[in-house]
Order: sequence, then structure tokens, then C-alpha cells
Amino acid sequence: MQKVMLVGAIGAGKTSLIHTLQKDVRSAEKTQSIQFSDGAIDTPGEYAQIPRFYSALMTTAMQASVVVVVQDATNLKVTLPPGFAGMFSRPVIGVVTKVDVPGIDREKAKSRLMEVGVKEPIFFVSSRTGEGIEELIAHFGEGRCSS
Ligand SMILES: Nc1nc2c(ncn2[C@@H]2O[C@H](COP(=O)(O)OP(=O)(O)O)[C@@H](O)[C@H]2O)c(=O)[nH]1
Ligand SMILES: [Mg+2]
Repeated sequence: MQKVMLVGAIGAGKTSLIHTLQKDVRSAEKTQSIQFSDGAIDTPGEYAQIPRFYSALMTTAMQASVVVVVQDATNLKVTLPPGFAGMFSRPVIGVVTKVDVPGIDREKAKSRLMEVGVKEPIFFVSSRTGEGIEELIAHFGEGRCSS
């Protein structure tokens, strides 16, 4: 699997998604610093929401082969600036999390990602039910190397 770095707002579901991808049953605790584990780099939401941390995100992304911008389907508040996805020198994909929650608007969540510069592919997943996880793993497993 490619080395993935997850970025996105506080509480978007980044750590839970990493646990699900790694088949780790622990529940997610607040991420206080950039965390490296098997095949994944987890980042605190503050790093995406506070521009002062962007240089740290950009340099850390150099160690990843793909950057995943994570959007919470249950919180459509604008948290990232337009063009956010453009700062990474790695391929960027989008993931909408928490699609198990009733009443969410997938298209609106997808447009939040597109507004910050994420292009296709965009995946819809739930770390709780496992929906969409196999497709995401299959995408990472394609083994396309970073440019
Ligand atoms: N319903 C639902 N809740 C989720 C999902 N993923 C994460 N959560 C919850 O969202 C909250 C924040 O998750 P966390 O992984 O810590 O987010 P992070 O700050 O982006 O790392 C936690 O209470 C999780 O249990 C999901 O797919 N579905
Ligand atoms: Mg976290």
C-alpha cells in the first residue's frame, strides 16, 4: 500500500479512518502531533486549520506518496481555505467520512472538497460500518508511485 498522509479539520475522522484501514480496533483519541505508523501519517486537525502549521504539513507530505484530504459529511462548515489541496507536492485525493450518519448530503460534502482544490477521485466512506473502505484500499494498493 502507498504511504498515505491524512489531513483535514479537527474531528473529521482522520484517526478513525487510519485505524479502520489498519484494522486497528482502538477508538481514536485526539491527535496531538504528527503521527507515523505503518503506511500512514496522521496529522492533527489544527495543522490544516491554522496556516502557521502549513509549512510542517508541506514538508511532512514529502514523506507520503499520496495526501488524503478528509471531509466530515456531518460538518459542512468551511474549515479549509480555497486552494488548500494545491500546497502539496504529492497527488491529492478526497475522502468524505461518516457516510453512515442518516441525512447527510454527499454532494455538498464533495463540493467542500472541490472548493479547496481536491479533484477526483473522491471516496465516500464510513469507519464505523466499513462502507467504501475496500474501494479506498484498492485505490491505495494500485501502487502508483509519487511524482
Ligand atoms: N458515525 C461516524 N462517526 C465517526 C466516523 N469516523 C469518526 N467518527 C467519530 O468522529 C469523532 C472524531 O474522530 P477522529 O478520528 O478522532 O477525528 P480526527 O480529529 O480527524 O482524527 C470520533 O468521535 C469518532 O468516533 C464514521 O465513519 N462514522
Ligand atoms: Mg486525529
